[in-house]
Amino acid sequence: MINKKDKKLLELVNKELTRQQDGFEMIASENYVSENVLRVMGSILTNKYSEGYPGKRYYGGNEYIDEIENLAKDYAKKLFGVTHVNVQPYSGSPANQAVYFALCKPGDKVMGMNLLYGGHLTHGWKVNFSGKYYQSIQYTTDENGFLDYNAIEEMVKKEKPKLIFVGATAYSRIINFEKLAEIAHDSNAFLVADIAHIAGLVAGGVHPSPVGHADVITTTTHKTLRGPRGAMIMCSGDESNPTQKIDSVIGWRESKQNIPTLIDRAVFPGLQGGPHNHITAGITQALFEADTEEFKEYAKQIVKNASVLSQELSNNGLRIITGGTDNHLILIDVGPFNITGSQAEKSLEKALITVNKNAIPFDTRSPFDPSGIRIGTPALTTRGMKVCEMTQIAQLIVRVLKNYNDEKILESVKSEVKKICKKFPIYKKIKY
Ligand code: DSN
Repeated sequence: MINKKDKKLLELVNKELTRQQDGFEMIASENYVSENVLRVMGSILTNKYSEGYPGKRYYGGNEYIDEIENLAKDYAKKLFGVTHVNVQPYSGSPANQAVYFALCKPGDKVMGMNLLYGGHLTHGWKVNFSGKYYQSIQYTTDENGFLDYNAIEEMVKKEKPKLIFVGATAYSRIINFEKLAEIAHDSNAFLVADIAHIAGLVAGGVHPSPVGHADVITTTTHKTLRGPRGAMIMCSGDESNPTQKIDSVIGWRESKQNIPTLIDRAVFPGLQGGPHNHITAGITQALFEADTEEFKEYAKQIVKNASVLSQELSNNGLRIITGGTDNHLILIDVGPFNITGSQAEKSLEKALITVNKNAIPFDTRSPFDPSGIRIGTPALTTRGMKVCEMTQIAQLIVRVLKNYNDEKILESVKSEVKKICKKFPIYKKIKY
């Protein structure tokens, strides 16, 4: 075997490690996985091909891979209280693609939240496959940035979509899955809850679960759930009844197969080849970690931290969309400081505070330089930061945004950030 290290590559990986260690990671969809998750992801499991599902593979030698995949599925079933799980989707977008592929025909009418109001590309955005291969209609928020359940209901009744995606990438409030399921099922539509952002909060009991309401639930595993980059598709309901939802609730479907079977077939062989077994192992470890009291505390702290941060930023003159947050993220209009989302993102990055520019509801600016930024607390909370640090961080963010052109001030904030980060190391034993 070749046993030579690429020094250039390792230098870059170590630089990224330092960047992650030294700064505030405040992108709402990012997190730090545990060393145990990292270990199994970097394991020999990457060597194995295993197209198919446990017990039904197209390659030999899958005795242990089967057990690992079944373990992941069992952990997910227990953690989320679902009856069926597919842990093979490579990431969130392919997972959502599999759901469309399973439940819709090309050209069917589908509905989702508009990307510019907090939705996701795969929820029917025009340049995405979901907006190109399906007839997509999009709902927005009300003028204050809240989901408008009455408007959604009206749209569903009028347009009769076959599938409705709910879930968001930049929505800071509780999502009422029960209400949305009523709306969808009254019109014979499938309800798909994409809980990628809030999966860890659902698992930790600080956000209501879509289980028992949504027909299908998709999630990435790397956001608040704190696992590797991957995804899962879950279903609840009685699997022994093959036509449960499809015939009794969603009468339009001709197929006699049940939803879990349709989903599994859509993932493989419909869209993917061999599962990434090292990632499945990382997901297994993350689910194991999520089923603990410690994780419940972590989920609670994420929300508490976001709430304090939001309050402090608002006290300092920033406009928080919806006026606050119920979850892990805050959507901020930086307009009151006479800067754009891009200027805010860039200046914060110089001070080692990583966030992303983001459109705000009814934004008058372009998505490439919108009026807002999105920030989140999952990664900082993983480091052990609490309310006291959130207050300091709010002050530092405000200082940067008010002086975004002043390199000296940005430098001084950068050293403050580094100082705080030193007290909260992420990986003690890792160096590449
Ligand atoms: N890229 C993710 C996010 O940042 O929310 C969504 O896929």
